[in-house]
Amino acid sequence: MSKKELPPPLGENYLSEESKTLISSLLSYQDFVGKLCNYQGCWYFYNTLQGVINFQKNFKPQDTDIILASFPKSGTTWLKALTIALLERSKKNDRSCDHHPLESDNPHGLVPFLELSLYLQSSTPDLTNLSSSSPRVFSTHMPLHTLQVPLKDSLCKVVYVCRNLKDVLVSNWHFKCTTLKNTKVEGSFTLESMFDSFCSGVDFFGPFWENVLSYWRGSLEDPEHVLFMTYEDLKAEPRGQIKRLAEFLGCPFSEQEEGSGGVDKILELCSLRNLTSLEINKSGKTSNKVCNSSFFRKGEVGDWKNHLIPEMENKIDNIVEEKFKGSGLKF
Ligand code: PAP
Repeated sequence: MSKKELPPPLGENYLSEESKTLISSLLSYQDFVGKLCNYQGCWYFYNTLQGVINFQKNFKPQDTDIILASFPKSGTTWLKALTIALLERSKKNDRSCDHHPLESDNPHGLVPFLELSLYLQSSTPDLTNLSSSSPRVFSTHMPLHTLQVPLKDSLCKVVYVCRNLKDVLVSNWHFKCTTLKNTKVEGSFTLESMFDSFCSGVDFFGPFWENVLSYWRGSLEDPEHVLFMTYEDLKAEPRGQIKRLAEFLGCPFSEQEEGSGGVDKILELCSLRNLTSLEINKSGKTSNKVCNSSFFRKGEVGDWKNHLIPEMENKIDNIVEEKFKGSGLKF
């Protein structure tokens, strides 16, 4: 059986001559999947760097834009679903049918990634479909300082979701095992090798701590435009957190909505159980040819305990303590 292609963001065939020259001046590293380079303190596979550069040069923000940000495997899909569901409430009366967008598209189809999708292959992607719905909603895994380059003076809102590093690592491990199955790199990496890359910080969109801290500090400096959320808080007190998100986005729940169970309806619609049961999430694929189903697994806090040995746990705890010391952020 022939091997599947790697997902496009991991390759290096979209590079412009200008980017090739830039890359030759950057720190680079060959990992088990492909070549990474360090741009503005963050590690990218080459094609993704091209997406970042296309975005930085050409993106024109609108003040009403919403950008959902995260380190991979921190709750991106969930945050996208919740945001779409919150915004959809105000459009409900305009819709001619009762069909909810989350029933016909995966959250990643509804909220495209800037660098991994829209600007990956094009410096001027067609955003007209998104423009027809105000606000436009985008997503990213870039750190805040890189995202902010074209956002200068814009009033757009950024929501970041953060997750416990150990669960992120384990979730990423499962995701890679699924998405890289039957590709040329299958079998060339282990949980241990991923753990080492993760801890060294030389990791796709890493270092994890730099990504998290960029948004944490941004949220402290400008809380009106940057909201910092955690996967664990969403699990522990979903009602409080979704109300917080709705207020930040400027679409708070009315007393009447709350009284009639509006908050719970959205939580149920966006629950892992419900999203997993939808046909689109069982069979569809993203624009990068990744199965929609691979974004849904256990969705638990603490699944790392089933995978990491005590030495790994200790090493990560030490890294977290050292890197987040003095930041005020607690895991
Ligand atoms: P991405 O960054 O590649 O988009 P992301 O959605 O952040 O991935 O992470 C997937 C994780 O979120 C999975 O966690 P797990 O591997 O520990 O199980 C997935 O199960 C979880 N997830 C996806 N959707 C939901 C949801 N609706 N509620 C709770 N967790 C979810």
